[in-house]
This record gives sequence, C-alpha cells and structure tokens, in this order.
Amino acid sequence: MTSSKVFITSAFLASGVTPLQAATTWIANLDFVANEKPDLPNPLSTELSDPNGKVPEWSYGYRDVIASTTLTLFATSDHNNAIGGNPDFQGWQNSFLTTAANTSGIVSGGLNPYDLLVHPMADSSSFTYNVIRWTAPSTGVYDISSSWYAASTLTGPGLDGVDCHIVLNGTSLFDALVAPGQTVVDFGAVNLIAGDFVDFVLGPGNSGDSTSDSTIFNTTITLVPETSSTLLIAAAAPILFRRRRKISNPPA
Ligand SMILES: [Ca+2]
Ligand SMILES: [Ca+2]
Repeated sequence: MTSSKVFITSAFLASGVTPLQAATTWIANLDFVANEKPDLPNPLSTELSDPNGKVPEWSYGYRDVIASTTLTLFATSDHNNAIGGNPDFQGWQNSFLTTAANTSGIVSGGLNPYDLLVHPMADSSSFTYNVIRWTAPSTGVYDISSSWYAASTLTGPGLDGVDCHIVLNGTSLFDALVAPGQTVVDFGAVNLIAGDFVDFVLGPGNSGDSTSDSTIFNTTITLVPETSSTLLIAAAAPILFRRRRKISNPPA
C-alpha cells in the first residue's frame, strides 16, 4: 500500500528567516546499545530504562495486534545482560519475545557487531508482536530507512519467516512478509508532528509459527533540515511526499 503526507510550512513562512539546522539522526541499533552500556551496578548505567534512558525517543515492548496505539513496555524483570548465556547479547526478553543486541564490537553469537535482533511470539500467544517505538521529538519532515533480515534460512512446515510493519499513530504505513534468508527494506519521508509515534512491528509470518524467527532489524531516522531552498519551494506550493519501498532478495 502507498501513503502520502502533505507538508505545509506556514510556521516557517510566517517567521520569514529560518537559520540552517543540522540534521539529527537516530539509529535503532546504536541507540539501543548506547542504553545497554555500561552495565549495572555502574552508576552511569541506564540499561533498565524503557523508554531508552540515553535516547528517550525509543521504547521497546510488544502487543497482540499489528496496527494499534497500545504498547506494553518490557518490565525490569525482562532485562537480561547475558541472553542465552552470552554476555555480549543484552537486552529485553519476555518468553521468546526478544529485543536485544550484540553489544560488543566483534562478531558474537552469530551476530555482527551491534546487530539488533528482534523476535516475535506465535499467533497463539497473548502478545504476538514485537514493537519498537520511536516518538518524534519535534515537528518536521523525517527520512526513515528500515531493514529486516530474516536470519534463519531453514524452510519447511511453519518455517515461513516473519511479517514486518511500520505503523504511524496506530495506522499501518507499510506491511511486508520476510521469507527465510530474505531482507526487506523500506524508505521514505514522512511529515510528523511532535509526539507522533512510529512503531516498527514484527510478527511470526502467515504461518503464525514463530520458530526460527530471529530477525536483524535496523532503521535510521533523520530529521530533514530546513534550508533556504526548501523554504523557497515551500513558498511556491505544498510539497507532497510519497513513501518509496522495495523488496530485495539477496543471493542465497
Ligand atoms: Ca547491559
Ligand atoms: Ca515464522
């Protein structure tokens, strides 16, 4: 499906002059690792904070439907600094619902440095969908570039990969299936108002079976700077932004 947003710059037009503004960027995996280190009991640790104590635009949790405004945050008791016994693999886990990263700068547990791994539950669970939420800190145009890699290449009954979604304020903007071994990407610009929230949602695929559904996810969100040229264009007419997306199948 395709969505579009109309960008209206009346506030900027009224102000007349707007200074150049540096782009601000959020990167899901690096911001996650930033919150994981240092570990408690170091007094500088924020690892139990959800929303992210270092980059509070991010929250981590789950719910039982794809498109909704609800989000159940992970509990303090869901935090683990050695998931699967690997001290590099740290983050949140409730049953098999996992949001965690390789916090080391080396390959560890089959994950590349700083890989962020997400895992859903089965459809039969009361909390099927993994949700990573980003809340816009200010009104503006944001570029969002996302990828999901279904890491297992196993195929067979129930082993059909995952489904991924981008949901804005409870309404889905993007939906795709990710087959085993496949990478799906989505990129585009959206006009957001401060407080809007963008959910990156992962489910168990059409089978509803979450076996071997570990998925490497990342997204980069960039506030598009307001430049003089943008203002000139904006003065002429509202700008229509359309999301763009593609699905890539890497070589086996
Ligand atoms: Ca940690
Ligand atoms: Ca699955």
